[in-house]
Parts: sequence; structure tokens; C-alpha cells
Amino acid sequence: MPDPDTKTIPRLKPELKVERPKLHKVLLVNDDFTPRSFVVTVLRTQFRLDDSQAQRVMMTAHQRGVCVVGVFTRELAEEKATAATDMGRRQGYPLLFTTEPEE
Ligand code: NFA
Repeated sequence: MPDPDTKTIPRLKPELKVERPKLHKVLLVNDDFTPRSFVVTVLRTQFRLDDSQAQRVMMTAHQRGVCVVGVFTRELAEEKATAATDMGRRQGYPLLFTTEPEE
């Protein structure tokens, strides 16, 4: 039997849900015109890759069509992809960096 003097007080504890921002990949897309050395320079200057990382990313995109350069917050990924694509465009190259959300 419930004690008639016992009161149940609902606990109103707000649930704090903090979500991690979704990360976005920057992808390097292969093309037939941009010189390999220029792609490496863009990867080094815009993404701070060292020479061997930049060579590997460039060659992977060259051979497979596309390669992940890095993973960033959406805003940073978009800024970096745009800046890197612009660097090619200023030299007349069709070099392209795109972004996509991580699963
Ligand atoms: N495929 C280009 C070439 O042979 C090099 C390249 C690699 C371009 C990766 C774009 C991305 N000159």
C-alpha cells in the first residue's frame, strides 16, 4: 500500500544534448590538364601537407579520379576547397576541389 503522506515530485531535469558538428571532406578531383607539380604546390600551401603527403594525395587522385585531402568543419572545408580551386583558376587550370559531408 502506498503511504498517503508520500508525494511523488516529478524531477524536471532538462536534458542537455550537445551535438558535435558534422565534419566534411575536401576532395581533390583529377583532370587531364593541371600539372602535377602545381597540384602538389596547392596541396602544400592550402592544406599544409608536407611534400610526401602532397605527392601521395595528388597521385591517388590522378590514378583513381578523386582523393580525400582532409576533413574539416563544413565552413572550413568549403573555404579551403574554394581557395584551392581559385588558385588553379587564376593560372587557367581546371583544378577542382569539392566537399562532401562525412557519413
Ligand atoms: N592528371 C594530372 C596530370 O597528369 C595531374 C592531376 C592530379 C590533376 C590530381 C588534378 C588532380 N597532369
